[in-house]
Amino acid sequence: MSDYNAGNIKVLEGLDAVRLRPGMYIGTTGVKGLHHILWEIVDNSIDEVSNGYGTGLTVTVYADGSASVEDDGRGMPVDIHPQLGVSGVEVIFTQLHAGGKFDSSNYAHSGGLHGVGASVTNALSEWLTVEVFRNGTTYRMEFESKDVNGDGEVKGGIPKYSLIDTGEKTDKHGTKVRFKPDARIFETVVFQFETIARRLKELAFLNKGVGIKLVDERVRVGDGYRALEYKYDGGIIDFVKYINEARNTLYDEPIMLKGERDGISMELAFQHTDAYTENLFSYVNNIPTTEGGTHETGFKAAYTKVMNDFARRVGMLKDKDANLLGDDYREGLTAVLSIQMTNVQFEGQTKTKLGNPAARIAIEALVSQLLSEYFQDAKNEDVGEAILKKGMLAAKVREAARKEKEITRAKNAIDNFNLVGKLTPCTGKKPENNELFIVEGDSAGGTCKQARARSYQAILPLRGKPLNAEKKRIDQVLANEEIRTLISALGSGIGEDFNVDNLNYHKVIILSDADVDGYHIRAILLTFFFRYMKDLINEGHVYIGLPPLYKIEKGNNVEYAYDDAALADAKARMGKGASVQRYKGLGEMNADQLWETTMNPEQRALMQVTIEDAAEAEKLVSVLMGDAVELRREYIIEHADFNKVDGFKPA
Ligand code: 28F
Repeated sequence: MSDYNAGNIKVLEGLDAVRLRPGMYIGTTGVKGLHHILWEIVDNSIDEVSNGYGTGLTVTVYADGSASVEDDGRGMPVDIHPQLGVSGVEVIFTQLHAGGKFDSSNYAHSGGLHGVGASVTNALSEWLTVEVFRNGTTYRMEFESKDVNGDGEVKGGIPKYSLIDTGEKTDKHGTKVRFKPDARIFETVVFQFETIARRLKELAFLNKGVGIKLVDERVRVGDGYRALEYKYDGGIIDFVKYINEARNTLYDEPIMLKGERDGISMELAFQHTDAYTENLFSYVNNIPTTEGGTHETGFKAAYTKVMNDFARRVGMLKDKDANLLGDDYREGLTAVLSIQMTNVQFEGQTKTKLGNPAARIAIEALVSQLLSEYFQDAKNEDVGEAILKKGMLAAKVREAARKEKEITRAKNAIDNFNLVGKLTPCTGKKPENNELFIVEGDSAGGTCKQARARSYQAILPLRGKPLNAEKKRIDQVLANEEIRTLISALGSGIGEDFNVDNLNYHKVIILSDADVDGYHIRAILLTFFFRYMKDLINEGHVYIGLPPLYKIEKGNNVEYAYDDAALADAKARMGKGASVQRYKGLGEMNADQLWETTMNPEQRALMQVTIEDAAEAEKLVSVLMGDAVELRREYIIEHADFNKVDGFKPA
């Protein structure tokens, strides 16, 4: 007996949208989306129970493919909604984003915020039944998704009848929802026991004392069914202990901080182990924020500051000592940060990064205040000192590693190339006019010497040639003849005593071939400048000279093209009969061509190097310098697309 007439169907307009584009509401219609419609219902039970109105919930998976969630909360409202004229239950299952959850009045914080509400589960289910145990009786309402008009279009979540009081007496209270995911929507409708168990366990940790049962009626065990139960009276303290159970902890009990500020409530538990990794698990409204976000930023900033202040107070850091870095204090740290807030903004690739700036401010203030108070208590001093000791050790190791890395990287940066060459200076004495061309390849170097404008263009030819394998110390590398030539030619020193005022050439132009070696030596030089003369780049003195890739001529009309687009353009302009020569390297050009195309300030194409380009090159060098020779070669060939004009700014 359906007293539901067409008039009410329009109320369901929203749910049709859900069936039209389910991905908009649940992400995918794959296995993740399937479980998402279960989480929506679970979240509603968690909200009700964790706000103190019940003790727990049970999730059951049935042999018919349906699933149910039951809690012992107050039971959904059964009274008629003033505006909509239907029961609270019907509103929740037929209105998108239904229920008071979306104005924070009824629920301080609701996991459902992230979700789209129970109506989506209804819309994407073949059928859904809800029972409310309230006022000593049992209410019931059923929904189904079906093609009501016989036009082939399935309407989602249609009430079969309005909420009824079945008259079944009960002294239970709470809500039970059972639903069957719609096979016309989902690629798979088979619930995964492990997936459900993992999420319910996480929810039990995050919601202290809430009992969560999982029953799988698809699998018999003994004379019952496969079942699990989770309940953690220690909440996230138990979560940290669980993560650390196989590790050696540095102090017995995890530190627990709890507070609220500006409408954001926070629970933070952490404990160090003798491991070297950092394990931070953060949540917003019970939703894992795997990409981190502002709450983590706030936590890390406050934690580092409090630890450094504490270190100075107990004398572990002297006035002259530098502060330790956050990384030092987070080595070996296991932490669970769980916050509750409204108007959550998720960002990031997978929408699991918290974006609200308010969260950073609130968490930074809370951790700063609560952790300082914790260390003010003398009985916690030994825990604090254990953390400091670990941090100091981490800092020493970091410093040593940095030096080692510094030396290794410097060695690598130069090691595979024995830069051979002699400087040909220019006659002019005004640095602001003078240019130094660092030219790869002997023959090109020679041609450049002939082609250049002697008054303001100097030439330093370099040739890349594999050095023998043994690694050199930093001092030997820097004593390397060619590097010293380059350093002395520039005149501005290196590292700490680099002074751009002493620079002899205001343009340092790298000229290399469009091939593997050319690309490689360019990366080496950029790395060298990046590591030892950063300001040479920052002040915009470093350029990449771009020799033309093509020469197009027809009769006595000659043009040069610096990339494929320019070639196409020139060919179009010159029309038929134009001949094209592809330049393989600088060495193929005679002095006049080299001057015309690459050195003459009026015509040449110079690209200014930015610090990002150099940083990229520096990272690149670490790949190039890796021992995987094959990887290196592939990488260069794959990436050394000289046709692609790099992201350099035109001079
Ligand atoms: C198996 C799924 O959905 N449990 C729920 C409640 C209880 C109330 C409620 C839910 C407040 C006003 C929006 C009862 N009495 N389990 C569940 N239990 N929703 S969902 O109220 C609805 C929200 O509209 C409830 C008094 N206040 C709230």
